Amino acid sequence: MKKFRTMMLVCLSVMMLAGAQSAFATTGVYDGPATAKNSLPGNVYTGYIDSSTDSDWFVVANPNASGSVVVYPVLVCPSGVNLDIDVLWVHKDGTVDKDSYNQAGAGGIEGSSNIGWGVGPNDLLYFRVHGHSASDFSSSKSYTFIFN
Ligand SMILES: [Ca+2]
Ligand SMILES: [Ca+2]
Repeated sequence: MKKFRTMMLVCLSVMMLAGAQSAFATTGVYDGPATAKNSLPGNVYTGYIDSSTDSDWFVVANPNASGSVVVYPVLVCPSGVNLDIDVLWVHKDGTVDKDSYNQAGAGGIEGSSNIGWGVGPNDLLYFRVHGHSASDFSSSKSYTFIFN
């Protein structure tokens, strides 16, 4: 019986951890570059753009002294909600390149597993997920952001 109870506790803890990570980003969370979520290849996040002014920022920083970390961003938009990604690439010399992913509509996929970004040491690569228009938000339909 004690063993069973321990198992239950372990299961509950795992479920609570999974729940805490399953959908986190909303208004007030990761709203700007200073509070961007640190991300690396292999990370998968789900979240909500839950108001017309909400956005969720992610940042990829290269932890190595040499060589590049290559990241392939893929954003799965929820059905009925058209989300886009702005890219802000801050190079180590301070110059900034800007780009965006805004080709896919509601329920579509922005980005691709074939198009990557090579982040060098001391570069910072920011992704800002936001609604395509002021009506593209939902507190019940989540997006999935995959860093391949
Ligand atoms: Ca946010
Ligand atoms: Ca879009």
